[in-house]
Amino acid sequence: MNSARAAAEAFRSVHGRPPAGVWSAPGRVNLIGEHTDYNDGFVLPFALPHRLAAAASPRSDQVLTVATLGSDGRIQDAAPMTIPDLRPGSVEGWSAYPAGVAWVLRDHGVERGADIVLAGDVPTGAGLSSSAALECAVALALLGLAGEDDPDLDRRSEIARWAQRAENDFVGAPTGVLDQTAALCCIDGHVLFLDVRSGEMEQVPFDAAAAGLRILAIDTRVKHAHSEGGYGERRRGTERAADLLGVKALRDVGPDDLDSAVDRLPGELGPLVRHIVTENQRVLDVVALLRDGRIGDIGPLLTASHLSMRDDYRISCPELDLAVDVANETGALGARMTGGGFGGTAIALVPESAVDTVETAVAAAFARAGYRAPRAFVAVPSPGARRDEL
Ligand code: GAF
Repeated sequence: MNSARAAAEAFRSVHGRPPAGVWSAPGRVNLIGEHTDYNDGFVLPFALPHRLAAAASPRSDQVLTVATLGSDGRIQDAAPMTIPDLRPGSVEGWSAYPAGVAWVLRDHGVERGADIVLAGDVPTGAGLSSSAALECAVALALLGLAGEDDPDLDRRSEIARWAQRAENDFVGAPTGVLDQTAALCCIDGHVLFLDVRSGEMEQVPFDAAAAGLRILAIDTRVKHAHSEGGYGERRRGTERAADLLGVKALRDVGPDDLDSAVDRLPGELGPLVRHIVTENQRVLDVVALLRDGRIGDIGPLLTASHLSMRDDYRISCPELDLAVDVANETGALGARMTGGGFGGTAIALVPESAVDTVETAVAAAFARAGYRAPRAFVAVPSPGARRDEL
């Protein structure tokens, strides 16, 4: 059953009536451009077919109730929340995400309570942006109940900023705006080229299958959380480097200035700057190849991105490195970790004929190393957040 229908049915079983509507948002993979978002740089995500759906009905008071359908088929309720009483720190656990969205929307005139029941299949803690899918589905649901359906692209980027604020200031995870923008603004069959500084977007066609290729996503099942230390440390490091260099953000350091910038910084900051500067350039190079219809040529840039994250930004882990190495040794044209790192998912660009070989080889290598069995799936660019027809 798809997520929207599952959420509608779960709503019916909790509330004894159908929801007023169902809104859903997808997970994402980022093809390239990692940790560049909070440095005002470039990113290139696409939406996954995996979605998180929010079935919702308005209430006559200012109470928000949220329940979620677990993968075991059981429904878990969060304690009801009174929207005017929401404060950062007042809600913990998974329900802090919907609460944070309601807290932000309150500042934009949406104060009416709602009953929400969630269901979906975006893997959690897998670097596939389940948190942003949750935030964006809830944001569209609350806005939809307030009479705003089908926001245009500009409005969607604004809503993405609101969802980011919920995650930063209410949940307490210092993330950028990549995931929320991907969830809200990606479209079927395309990667989204986003210039975070200007907010400019270009939908770049991405049809790997037409080129005889696939993007194989390999979830290492090493869980990560961005409210933990490593992500924030990297972010603070790059902000400190920008300060020391006297620029607004590392986006302002071009490839030609890189060596002199690194020379002027304390040793530990140089590699962080090198990753951001070279990664921004790799995004531009990948976009140029895709505009030319040369998907098959982006592989070396994907692998270079991984090595930069492994060696300079230091956000990989042995399981991600193994997945990337084995994929590249057994037929992939290139591979890299995707998302925030410290676990999660790797993606590999693989000729269709080699997909099974790569998948089997990675699983075997994980078994030999004593790691948990990875989960692999072919990732296809899919629609962004929307109100679902039932
Ligand atoms: C996580 C964050 F949420 C994004 O904002 C981004 O920084 C990404 O890690 C790394 O590119 O998904």
